[in-house]
Amino acid sequence: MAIKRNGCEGCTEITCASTKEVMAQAPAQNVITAYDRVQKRGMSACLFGSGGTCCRNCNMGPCQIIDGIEDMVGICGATADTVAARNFARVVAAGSSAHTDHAREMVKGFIATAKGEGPHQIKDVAKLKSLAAVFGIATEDREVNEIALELGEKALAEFGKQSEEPLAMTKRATEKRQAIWKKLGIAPRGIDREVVEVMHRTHMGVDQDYENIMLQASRCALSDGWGSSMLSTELTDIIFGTPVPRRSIVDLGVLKPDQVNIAVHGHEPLLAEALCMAAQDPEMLALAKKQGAKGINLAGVCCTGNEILMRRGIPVAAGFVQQEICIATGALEAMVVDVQCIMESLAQVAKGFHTDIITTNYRAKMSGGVHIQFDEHQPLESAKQILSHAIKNFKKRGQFFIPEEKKLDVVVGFSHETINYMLGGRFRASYRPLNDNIINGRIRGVAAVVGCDNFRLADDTHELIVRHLLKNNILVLATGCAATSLGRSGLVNPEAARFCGDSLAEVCETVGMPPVLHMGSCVDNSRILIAATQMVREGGLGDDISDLPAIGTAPLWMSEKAVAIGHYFVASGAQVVFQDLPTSGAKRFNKYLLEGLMGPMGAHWNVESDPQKLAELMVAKIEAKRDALGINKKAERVLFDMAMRRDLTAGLPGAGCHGPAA
Ligand code: SF4
Ligand code: MSK
Repeated sequence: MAIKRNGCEGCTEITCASTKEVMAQAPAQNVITAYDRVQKRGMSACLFGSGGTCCRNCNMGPCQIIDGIEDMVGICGATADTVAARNFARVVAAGSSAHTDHAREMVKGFIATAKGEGPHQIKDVAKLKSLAAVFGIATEDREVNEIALELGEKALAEFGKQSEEPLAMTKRATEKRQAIWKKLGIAPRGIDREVVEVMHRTHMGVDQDYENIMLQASRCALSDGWGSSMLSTELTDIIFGTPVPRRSIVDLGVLKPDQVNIAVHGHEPLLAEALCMAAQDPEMLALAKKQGAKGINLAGVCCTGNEILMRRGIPVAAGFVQQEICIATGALEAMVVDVQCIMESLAQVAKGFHTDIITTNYRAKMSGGVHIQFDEHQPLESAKQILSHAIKNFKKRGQFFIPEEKKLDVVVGFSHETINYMLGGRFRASYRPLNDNIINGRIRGVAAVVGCDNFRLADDTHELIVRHLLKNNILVLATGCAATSLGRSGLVNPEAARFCGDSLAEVCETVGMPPVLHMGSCVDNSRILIAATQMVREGGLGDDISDLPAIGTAPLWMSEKAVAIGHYFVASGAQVVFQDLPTSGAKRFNKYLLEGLMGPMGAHWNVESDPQKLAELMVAKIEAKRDALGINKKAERVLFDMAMRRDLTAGLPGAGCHGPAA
């Protein structure tokens, strides 16, 4: 039965043009998607669940707690504040564990590469050496692979470390921040250990003080941001290359009618990189031709998409909310998935088409999927096996519809290193020009717009927020599905400078950069930690992240990882605003997150459900930081003369960011 797809009462409305177009076509008529389920069920959530006051941590419960009512505490006496804090900490632990398991695989792949196993090589030797210095590894007169092996082994040891020493990469934080962590006793020690300790302390009958629970939740989140996520990003860059600006395209129109279309969905770059290599293999191309296809077209979905977009310029077909729609085109021979953010409904949607869902990780199997285990010791062979399976489906393709004109140009690849070169030039790479432009007010501040999309708010929410930020001359850093969504809105390319206020537009046009800098996948939020720390070190904007005119948001957060990310930013001193948090049912704990954390952390959470007001709040918070820094005097508007333009663009790779730079 066809379902009306013009939005639903009280919840999301499909505004995305490509999604609407696909859903209106014949192949998609019998497809049931999350949009339909939302329409059918509504998004009204259980009050106890959404307020964070349902506890099922022991078998005397489950207990549903009502704050302020004496006999509505848990059977064990647990209050709403304790229960909500425990639940929040467990969300942080779950999110961190996802990044941790991802990072561990990456480190193991890195070690294999250092040993000369597999098809990859160390690509970024400069980054290898700079990370080796962080770990105290000697580099002089040593072979690259020898350094890499020592680095890989030290990185792997960070997961199981039992000593009380902080994780190596926490040394990259500002001195002030490290001192705060030390004083609070929350400098993260072993990456796995911090997750375990959250689970222990939130077990029935252990930690019953919400402030104390939050100390461990903070340590756990920091072990993600400054531990697993940062390790994953840095080591991935070292073996697959640190991203540099490059052009590509996003949206469903990147699928090709006459080629084998294979979507790569999930998070782990080892699989995606191997598929990219295998897709160029003559044997695979010959097989595709034999099946009647003109080639093999890989297209990314979710954060795997962002990984290969950033490093290889492979187009991204869809973000999280479009994963089912991608299959509903009828044009996919296979969707290859690994871990995280893969909706169980995919197998059901795929049933109506010739598409196979190929699961590749023993951790994540799916009823109705085809499992081909990815072997990290033989990545290319595994990738070819997966591709062969997909290619053979091409002949079975039936009716399909690709919204061919729906593809947007994007310029991506803004690692924290790129930002150095982009504004500072190749020969004097630094954050000085960025800081100067913030101090003189051309750029009012920096906003990170990151995280997922979901079906709760309209799918143009990111666009609405970011347009307001740009108009107010705020530079935007984006990652994850938020970045993909902004790409679909046409904001991730230099031409989007026209949507900015005058002074930000001037900077973007001079340098040739987009006003929204795509910095990668959700794991890559660690790049933003480093960029923010670099801004502090450059000088003139205070002595900690908490002083910067900067703020982060994940307005359409969906996964537990987003809360872990949000909290590692707060614990690193950054203001963070979400559309909601599952803590509203516990008054004192909620107030502690929204105000009380300011004391110990110098930053706190904010909640605003209305996207326009959320954007206004971000601007106001940035302006307040500028006031506190004393840089908010009315700046005289200075137009760039030729000498200033030359100065800004000196040493830029290629023609600014207008074209591929590597
Ligand atoms: Fe209920 Fe306490 Fe058990 Fe939670 S730990 S389920 S509040 S008795
Ligand atoms: S994939 S965690 S929906 S960003 Fe990283 Fe997108 Fe959020 Fe998953």
